[in-house]
Amino acid sequence: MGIVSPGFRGRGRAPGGRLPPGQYLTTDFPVLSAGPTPRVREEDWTFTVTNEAGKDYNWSWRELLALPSETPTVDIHCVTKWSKLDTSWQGVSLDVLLADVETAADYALIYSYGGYTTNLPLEDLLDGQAWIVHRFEGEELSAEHGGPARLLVPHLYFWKSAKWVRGIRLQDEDIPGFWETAGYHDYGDPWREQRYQGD
Ligand SMILES: Nc1nc2c(c(=O)[nH]1)N[C@H]1C(S)=C(S)[C@@H](COP(=O)(O)O)O[C@H]1N2
Ligand SMILES: [Mo]
Repeated sequence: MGIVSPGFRGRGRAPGGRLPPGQYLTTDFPVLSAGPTPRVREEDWTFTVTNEAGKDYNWSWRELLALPSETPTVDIHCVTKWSKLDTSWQGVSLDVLLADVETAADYALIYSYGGYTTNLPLEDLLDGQAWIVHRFEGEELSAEHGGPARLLVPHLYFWKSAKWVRGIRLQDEDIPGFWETAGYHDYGDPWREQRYQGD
């Protein structure tokens, strides 16, 4: 080695070690959807959190927008190996949405308009790690990318960031979602390259 400086070894190497193993950088924003794009009007949109006792907590679109929002700028990593740095979003932290939800559950199952689901530990939604976002790069989130609103949980592979999010079920058991049932990893940490079950 020696003549190649550490920052420029290999294809699409990110500055400051920001590219997880096996990933390459892209500047465009691919659309990855397992089915047709649901069209949900804002006036029809609701978001529901259901706790392990079956109690529902609901937000309308207007109620969501009335909550304090944040503007995270984060790197995102798709299991199909593209990563995109410094994406900027606006939305409501799950810390805000879950603040008054009574729960001792360990797991969350996210579900979407259109039927998509994905699972993760509840703790991965908390402490500034996840948002319900409705704007991307200063614009309304397009339907292809999950508008009116999607989950953003950038520290896990991007399949966990459910588009067209509709609600979250909090539960004591870990129930695999759409891709997890199809053989993708239950947790999906890009830094540990947890792509498939058994990784
Ligand atoms: N509802 C829903 N959410 C989804 C998906 C999907 O098919 N349906 N695909 C997932 C996958 S595999 C990825 S990589 C990202 C892609 O988001 P994008 O299309 O905005 O790039 O959305 C995730 N969220
Ligand atoms: Mo993906």
